[in-house]
Amino acid sequence: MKNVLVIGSTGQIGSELTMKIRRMIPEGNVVAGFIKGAEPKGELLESGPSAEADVCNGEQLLDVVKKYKIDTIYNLAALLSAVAERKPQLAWHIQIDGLMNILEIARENGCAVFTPSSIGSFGPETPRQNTPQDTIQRPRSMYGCTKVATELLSDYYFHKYGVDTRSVRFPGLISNVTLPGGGTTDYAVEIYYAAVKGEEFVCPIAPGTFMDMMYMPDALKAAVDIMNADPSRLVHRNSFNIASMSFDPEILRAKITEHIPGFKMRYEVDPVRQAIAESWPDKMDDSCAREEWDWKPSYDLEGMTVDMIDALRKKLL
Ligand code: AKB
Repeated sequence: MKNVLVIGSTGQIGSELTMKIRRMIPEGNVVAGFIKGAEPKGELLESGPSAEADVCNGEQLLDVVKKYKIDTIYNLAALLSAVAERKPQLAWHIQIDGLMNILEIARENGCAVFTPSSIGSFGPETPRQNTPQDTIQRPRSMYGCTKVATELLSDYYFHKYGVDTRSVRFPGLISNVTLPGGGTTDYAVEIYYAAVKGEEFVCPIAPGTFMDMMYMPDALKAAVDIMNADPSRLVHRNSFNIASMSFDPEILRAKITEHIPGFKMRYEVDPVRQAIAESWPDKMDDSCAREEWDWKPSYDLEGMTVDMIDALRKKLL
């Protein structure tokens, strides 16, 4: 990986991943790909090249790939689960038609491709405890349908054309640089912002609803490590379970209260998000990722909470 295009560079993952890869390979071109209305700003804009790179515009993508001699594409363009339920056709268009554009360009130009999958690729019939790497995937959400199709298409392009596609199934990601938008797990980010600002948090997910979660530094490490992994060790490709922690809103509230006494939370459950959350794993089994490319997370709930509160105090207060 030397010349890298990050599609969706101004989103929750992209804004941090682009900067991490720029620091890793300062001699390379790490292009911050964006769409109109979501242009990079500040450090992201100033620390390297940026280019309009809309997954739904194959010609535009091809121009960027050729101009910067791109060898690796991080495809982070997606509508998250709750917003995809409101706009299912647009979600399919971005996530699947867009992916086809990328895979074709990768096939013709020898690029490796990372397109994340998610806990959203599982459904109500999937075992929720220690969800196996290879198991039933029958999601009921449009987001989930696109994630299963993403995994299948990415594996298809690897087996049929030898395109170096690799991926991980991200849990809900908790971060303090860029807010997520329209996901089911967003509550686990927003709760920290409310707590640090001294506001009451209104939780859209019911107590007792456990989901896999991960702190962003671990997610970024996974996204880089899977693309740098020795291909001869990879039995799987699209996509690996990765896990680090699992909690419900009550456990998270209690943990935050240890650090911010007096923090208040009440529930106003959103039926759309709640139904999605109930169909997702409590905790994935990530032993294949550990065996095939030495995946190991660094943060648990306590470590993440200390770091989140510290970072948000600096940012917000
Ligand atoms: C969402 O909640 O939609 C995402 C995800 C788990 O993929 N954060």
